[in-house]
Amino acid sequence: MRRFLVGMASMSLLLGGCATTSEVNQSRLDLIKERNELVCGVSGKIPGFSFLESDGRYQGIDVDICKAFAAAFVGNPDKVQYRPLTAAERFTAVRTGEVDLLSRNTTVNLSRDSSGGNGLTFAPVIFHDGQGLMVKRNSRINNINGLARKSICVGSGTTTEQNINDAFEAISLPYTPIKYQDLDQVIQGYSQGRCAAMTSDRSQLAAARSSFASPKDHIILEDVLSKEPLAPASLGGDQKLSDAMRWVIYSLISAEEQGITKDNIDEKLKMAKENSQLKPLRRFLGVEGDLGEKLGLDNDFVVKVIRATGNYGEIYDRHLGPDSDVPIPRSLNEIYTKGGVHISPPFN
Ligand SMILES: N[C@@H](CCC(=O)N[C@@H](CS)C(=O)NCC(=O)O)C(=O)O
Repeated sequence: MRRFLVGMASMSLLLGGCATTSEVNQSRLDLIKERNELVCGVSGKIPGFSFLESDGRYQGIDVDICKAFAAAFVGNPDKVQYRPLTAAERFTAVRTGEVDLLSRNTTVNLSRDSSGGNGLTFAPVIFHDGQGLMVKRNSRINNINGLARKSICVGSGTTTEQNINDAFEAISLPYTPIKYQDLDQVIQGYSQGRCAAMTSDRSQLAAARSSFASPKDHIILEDVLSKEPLAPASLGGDQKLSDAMRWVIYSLISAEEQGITKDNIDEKLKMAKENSQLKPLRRFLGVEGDLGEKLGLDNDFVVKVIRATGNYGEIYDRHLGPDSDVPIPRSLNEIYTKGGVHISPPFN
């Protein structure tokens, strides 16, 4: 069936027809289901986001997002194959199909999202970040101006590269970028004193600092050079997969809005089943209606997701909360009712 449809596509192209991608190709979501496993592209090097622990397990907010997708798509959060990718490799890995999707501290921007650019499609933002600068406390540099004529370590193939240039050019400040292929090299370059500062998403700076022998010896400057909204991404033109990803993220946010947690999900489900008047809750948890089916998922996909990972706030707290190794105040990453920007459209 699949080959036939692809054949039709080439024929349609030859005849100047207008078959759309979704008519032509099988959605990657169906492939994931057939395979009964999700191949998730991650970084693997950022504590709090995606980090390969000494026991061989990946941990972090990006990893939990992979688990939430797997719970929704194949009914099991453990059916994930993690593929560590460098910043420079990540988009090719999506294009070639080496991974089903990215959950890898990737910034949404127009060039990456458009068909004339990287041709990706982004799910809702899971972490609002901004680019920052980290320096040694004893350097006596306390803002961007203190970096005039200094070297700055930066990762290539990132938004960071362009932003640092834009920021220094805007204030006519000369500096020397020292570019590295991946985060480990950036950190090494900075720790070994090859540059006065290291620049990256502020979350990555916080994560890198947490792994230093003496984190207190490094400061993250107040200057925020850019907006870095980080979101999962998949190949553009596959609406079935991108819709499913979008609503899994919204389910995490909506569950937090409604106070539905990993601990109380079964109680909420029972309540929904027993009370036919609780229409929105019944639809959300798949007791009534066919919202899951519309996405190509089970109607109770939200229950599976929340049982697996808890809601967005629980994921955040686990990896970036005050008791975690990389505590980052929620600020913008709160839900909208608490002054942040995360909000879910209705599950109707
Ligand atoms: N959010 C930015 C930067 C993300 C990024 O990947 N940064 C570099 C470090 S400067 C990196 O390589 N990070 C982690 C890794 O290599 O695993 C983007 O999407 O371009």
